[in-house]
Amino acid sequence: MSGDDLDLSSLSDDELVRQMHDDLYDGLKEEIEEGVRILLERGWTPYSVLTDALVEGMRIVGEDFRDGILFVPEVLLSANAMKAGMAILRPLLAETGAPKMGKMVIGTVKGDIHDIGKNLVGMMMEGAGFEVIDIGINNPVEKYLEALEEHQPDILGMSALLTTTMPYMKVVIDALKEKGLRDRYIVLVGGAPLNEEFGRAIGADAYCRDAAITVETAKDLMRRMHNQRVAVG
Ligand code: B1M
Repeated sequence: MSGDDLDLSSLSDDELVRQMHDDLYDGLKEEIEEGVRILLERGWTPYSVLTDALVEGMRIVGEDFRDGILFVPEVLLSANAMKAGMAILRPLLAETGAPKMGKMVIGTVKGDIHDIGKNLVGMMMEGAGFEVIDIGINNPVEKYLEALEEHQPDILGMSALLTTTMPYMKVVIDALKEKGLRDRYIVLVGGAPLNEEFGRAIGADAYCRDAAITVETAKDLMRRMHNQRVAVG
């Protein structure tokens, strides 16, 4: 039940989604979990629950954080509630039975602890048939290099949510170039402050605006890489 004993299951879909935005705003983890389960029981796809209820709710939180209405402790509670909802959806998104597409190492760059977007990208990539190795947050270049060496992925994904941490993606790409490793991997970058121009300027293969676009871009670039290898012999 919600804080004031509101019966979530008595609400219409629209009312429930609006209530979930409020509950996410208030950081009410259990209510978010209940809301997610109710929407799934009503036949919503995991992807619709994710985008309409959770991601949209976090967008509203982000606006008030920006405007100084919400502060870090409150936003942390919202983030925890969002993660609890995502944890229910994750196995469902991964269950699509899609054929194995390739492997990706993904992590948030040094100095940055935002991980909701990265986690969401990982979930969607798993759902599309990619094996995902998530190396977490605050990764220095050495951690990326170690993970690439250990897991030999097709794709390196990097996430940054701060304008102060996004330039670190270039540090990682430059390190790959110096070691002669750049061409071994498809490098995809994402995060709210980035754009296509930035992705090009730092030498990434693509900037991905959201999780769905990451999946499409990854599939497309994997196909191209495969075709090139076949053409070369
Ligand atoms: Co932070 N924070 N935060 N924060 N936080 C932002 C990013 C900010 C824009 C808020 C604001 O002012 N409007 C602002 C950055 C401003 C700037 O740089 N210009 C900000 C700030 C300032 C800070 C602190 C500095 C605040 C402080 O301490 N005073 C601090 C920094 C800490 C640090 O990292 N060193 C901080 C802390 C936090 C919390 C810990 C409270 C919490 C993070 C919790 C967590 O992640 N576990 C938090 C949150 C939640 C946010 C906002 C509100 C929401 C981010 C989020 O999860 N969005 C955010 C506001 C905003 O972004 N508008 C904000 C939902 C998520 C689904 O979207 O992450 O964009 P997003 O991911 C998308 C795409 O970007 C893309 O796909 C995802 C899914 O569609 N994508 C990728 C992301 N990564 C990808 C990687 C890929 C591909 C696509 O690889 C291939």
